Amino acid sequence: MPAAATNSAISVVLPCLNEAEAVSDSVKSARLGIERSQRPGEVIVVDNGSTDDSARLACEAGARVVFEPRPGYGSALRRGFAEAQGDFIVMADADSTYDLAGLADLVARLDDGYDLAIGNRMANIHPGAMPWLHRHVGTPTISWLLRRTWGVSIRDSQSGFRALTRAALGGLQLRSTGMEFASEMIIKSAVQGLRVAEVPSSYGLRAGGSKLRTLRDGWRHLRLILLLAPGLLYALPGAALVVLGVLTFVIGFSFTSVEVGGLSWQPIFAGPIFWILGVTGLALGLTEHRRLVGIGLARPSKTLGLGYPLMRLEVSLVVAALAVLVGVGIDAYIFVRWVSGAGPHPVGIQLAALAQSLIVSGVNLAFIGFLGAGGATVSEQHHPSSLAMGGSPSKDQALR
Ligand SMILES: Nc1nc2c(ncn2[C@@H]2O[C@H](COP(=O)(O)OP(=O)(O)OP(=O)(O)O)[C@@H](O)[C@H]2O)c(=O)[nH]1
Ligand SMILES: [Mg+2]
Repeated sequence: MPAAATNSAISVVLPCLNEAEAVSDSVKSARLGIERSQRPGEVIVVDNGSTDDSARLACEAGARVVFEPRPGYGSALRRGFAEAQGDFIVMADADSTYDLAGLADLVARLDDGYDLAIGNRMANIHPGAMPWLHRHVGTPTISWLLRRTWGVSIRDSQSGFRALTRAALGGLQLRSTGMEFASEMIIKSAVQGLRVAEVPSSYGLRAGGSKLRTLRDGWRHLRLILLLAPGLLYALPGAALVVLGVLTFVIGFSFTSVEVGGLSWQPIFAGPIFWILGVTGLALGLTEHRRLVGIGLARPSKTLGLGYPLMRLEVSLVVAALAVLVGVGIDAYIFVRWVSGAGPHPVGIQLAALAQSLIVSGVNLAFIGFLGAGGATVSEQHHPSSLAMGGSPSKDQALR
């Protein structure tokens, strides 16, 4: 739905932590960008703990400066968004790296009907502006994970230069406090089916020191992605391990040992590991995905949906009980055969391994069945309308 364009007001929000060397220029560029777009607008600088002159300089350059007590890039942006009056919100850094004077390019995409426009810096990075590791490893990896898991077509997921409509922002209910805020916005936009555009932009040399800490912030992104992608975290590896477990059992029953070079591998010890981890991962993945879909933090999936019936508590209890019974039955058979003096069974070790795998995976399945049923009950009791993407406490927990 195209927005009522030309006189939509713009709010530019700039988080700022000790950016005295650049904040003034950034505010002036943002004001120029608003002027060039021929719309009314404001520039908001959100400081939360600068020990330099950033706040004063921002104010002198024409920004409204607000202070946010909670630390972090995400906290600052969320505060700025709450203060913003505009119909279109633009976010960027207060470090002169983004071409704020050209913000009209992003805003134009909102006029076209997009909900979120993201500046893609990848084709126009000033030499030395972005560390090699971020340019060639961090950003492509996180972007690929987001594309693969949520089907977005984003190449520069770490760009901090974005524009979005007030309506889209209201629905996103963003919660992250740190740099992972950038990924959260993309994931939630994808889950909600928002229209997202990438617009070519540039990335210049930074004035002042970077606040990004590669390991800490990279991990915060990855952590958020994994928490919101149970298919990727549990179900996919779980399914692969189940298949591997079955194959290893088949090999284990066929050959006592397999010669690998000078080593003798006894597959029957690996089978239970693969099988038990696989069943556990698969059950956790299905349960968590169902929960996230229930509270509006994941999109329904045809593939994972196929496994939901297995994770209904009553069904998982029946399957678990059968697995345990068969396992105990196999153990009883081995025992009875042994006490009756029939001698060791030719595949006795293999049978014992199978019994143990069935018992452990069965009990795990029952535990996870209870966990899933408990999670669903609690969500329903406390958040009856949680199908809409709202700011319920359970969603905060999912992103914590
Ligand atoms: N208010 C506030 N601003 C922050 C905080 N951390 C970072 N920022 C600001 O958020 C913006 C993004 O941080 P940067 O250090 O530029 O991170 P980056 O853009 O990923 O890294 P560079 O490429 O080195 O600029 C900058 O304007 C920072 O001043 C914070 O804890 N509070
Ligand atoms: Mg920056």
